[in-house]
Amino acid sequence: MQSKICEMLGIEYPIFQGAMAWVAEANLASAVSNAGGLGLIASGHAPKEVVREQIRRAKEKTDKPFGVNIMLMSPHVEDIVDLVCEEKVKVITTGAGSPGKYMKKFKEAGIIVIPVVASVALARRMESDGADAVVVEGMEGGGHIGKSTTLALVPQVVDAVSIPVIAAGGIGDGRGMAAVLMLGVEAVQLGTRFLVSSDSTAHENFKEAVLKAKDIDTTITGLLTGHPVRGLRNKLTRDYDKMEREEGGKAEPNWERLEELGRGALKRAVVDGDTKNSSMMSGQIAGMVNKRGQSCQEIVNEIVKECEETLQKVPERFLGTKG
Ligand code: TUI
Repeated sequence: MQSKICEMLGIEYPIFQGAMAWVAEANLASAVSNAGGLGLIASGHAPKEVVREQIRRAKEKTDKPFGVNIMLMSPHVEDIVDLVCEEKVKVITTGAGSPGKYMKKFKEAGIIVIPVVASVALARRMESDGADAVVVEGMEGGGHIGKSTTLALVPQVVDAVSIPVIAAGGIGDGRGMAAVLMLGVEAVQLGTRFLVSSDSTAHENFKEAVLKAKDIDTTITGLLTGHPVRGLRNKLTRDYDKMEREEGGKAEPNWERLEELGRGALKRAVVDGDTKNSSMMSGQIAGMVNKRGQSCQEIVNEIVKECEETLQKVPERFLGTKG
């Protein structure tokens, strides 16, 4: 299961844990890293000292490599950029924007930079700006998403760049992992599957909602505002849809009203366990994520085994040969 990306990062298995704001803190990230994957601390909208505390705690909980995700829409983004350099974080991923203007600083600090992209154009730009790899995220994923699906976008990015590509969005088990390995990626990133793990400190109500969700239970809000977000359908997503339709039809939409409705909504799901007036960010794979209480170690082991078995079965099934 070793790939170039494993060598670059010093990890055992080519499995990244998606950086989910409020969920992906020191506990979850260190558990995934201890399991041989790459754990990531999500900085989300958190201020510098809160993220520093998480980095320090992760360093205590694991001696394996882990990373930090920088959410580029955060008001604290400049501070977080300084922080990862100060704390000599080994690897960073970025989301919801282009990290181009910080690239020189990261490189000077010796940090491995892996931007999350949702288009071929940004993947190309990141490669020429000096990124070490890119995570390509399809719109099956949870949270802030782009417009293309994993199956369509991944091979296009694989063809467009020479740096390693990691696939994200819609991958929940070893079969999904095998599928994207066929498309040419070096690793996979999973969020929703790790969200329900016993190492995740997300509220039990949120985990239970994901575990019970069926294939069609996620929806996208914010398509009109330009910040589309995928999550489980609930009262908030219905209210948001309604208000977006009302405001979207006006000459001067009141985006402030919409923003107010979403503010703090993710925290209400993850921390307070509110499943109605909250943003339960989750990928479409939620319909298949139904194993309660697995540790990150169990998840990683299971995915690796399933992936290897799937890869072996293909020649058996289609070519009539074994192995
Ligand atoms: O970043 C994510 N997913 C996220 S960030 C997030 S935090 C949040 N909290 C509350 C409300 C809204 C967001 C939740 N989920 N994934 C990586 C990702 N990046 N997906 C898509 C993109 C992306 C989209 C457009 C990256 C760049 C981009 O355009 C940049 C450019 O300059 O072209």
